[in-house]
Parts: sequence; C-alpha cells; structure tokens
Amino acid sequence: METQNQVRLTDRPVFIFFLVVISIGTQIPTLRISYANSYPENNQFIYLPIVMKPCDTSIIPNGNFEQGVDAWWEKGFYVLPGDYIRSDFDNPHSGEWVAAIRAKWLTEFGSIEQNVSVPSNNHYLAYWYWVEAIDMWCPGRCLAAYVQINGTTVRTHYLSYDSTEWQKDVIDLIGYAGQTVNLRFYVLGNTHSSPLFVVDDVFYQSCPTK
Ligand SMILES: [Ca+2]
Repeated sequence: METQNQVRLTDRPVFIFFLVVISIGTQIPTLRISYANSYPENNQFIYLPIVMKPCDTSIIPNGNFEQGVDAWWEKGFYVLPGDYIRSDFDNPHSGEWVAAIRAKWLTEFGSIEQNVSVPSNNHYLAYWYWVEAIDMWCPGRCLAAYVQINGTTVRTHYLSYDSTEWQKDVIDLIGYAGQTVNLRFYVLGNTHSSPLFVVDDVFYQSCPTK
C-alpha cells in the first residue's frame, strides 16, 4: 500500500515534502520522506521505521464462558440457567463453553447479559460470533442479534445465513469508558424461526483491530 501527502512549509527556504509510506512483505513499515527545493540536485530521502503500538487487551468476568453461567444472566421466557451457556456446542471458539443464544420460536427472543466496567483505555469491546440462521420463513432482515449497552443497540447482526467460520467484531465503547454498564447480547426471532447466535471470548482491547 502506498499513500502520499504533500506538505508545504512556510519557513524559508520553502521546501516541498512528499511523504510516502512503504510497506513491503513482512518487513517493518517504513516512512520515506523526500524533499525538493529550488535546487533539484539536492533531492534526498530519509527512511524512518514506523513503530506499531501493540493492542492491549483486558478481560471481562467469564468472557470465555469457561466458568459456565458465572457472571452472566440468561433471559427469555421459560429459560433456565444453562439453556444458552453450554458446553455441548460442536465448535467452540475457545475451550468447551460458549453462549449459544437461540430465539425459540415460542418465545421469539433470547439474551445473555452482565454488568461490566468499561476500561478508560481498553474501551473497544471485542467478541467472536457464529450464526446458524438460514430460514425459509424469514429471509432478509427480520431476524437479528443485537449488542446492547444499557438497552441501547450498538451493533446489529442480521441473521439469514449459516457461518462457515468464527468471525470477530469490535465495537468502540469510548462513550461509556470509565462507566459500569449493562452489556447484553439479544437475539430476536419470530413465531416461525429460531435463529442461533453463538458468542465466545468477549473481552476489551485498546485498538479497533478485528
Ligand atoms: Ca469458550
């Protein structure tokens, strides 16, 4: 990838700088600075390494579900503890336990939630998800999984397909940084459909990288 910016300085003498970012293979990305002035023969280049700050992470209580239902509430009509947070899903993202939230056709929704503290620095919420929701009765966007903070939807996943691999999502919660909030994964079905939305490895990170 190559990007180019032009900067004109106001100090004398006037230089025109061309900034070019060069990234080659797995080598360290390099910033190439070239400049020219009224003496073209003075063209020169400076190469500077770009230091990439690592993405820090922090956990939320039982974010990988390996302690079963600890820290989480499962909600829905006729839902008992362990109906969603289970160890019998065939393909967990980590360990043996996941939250397999199914909007049962009689109840039309299902959810898990807990109250969490959003870190001031690691305010990006990250999680992995899996969908099983091919449904002939409800094509398109009438089935969905929502990530909600204090009841406000911060992400919508429309459910009309079956996953072939786990996907990661990242949501910036900077507006809630430093606060304790209610985090909820909420799955909505209908009277004909019972989509499955599986969540695993919920945590915070310091960058938006997926
Ligand atoms: Ca797990």
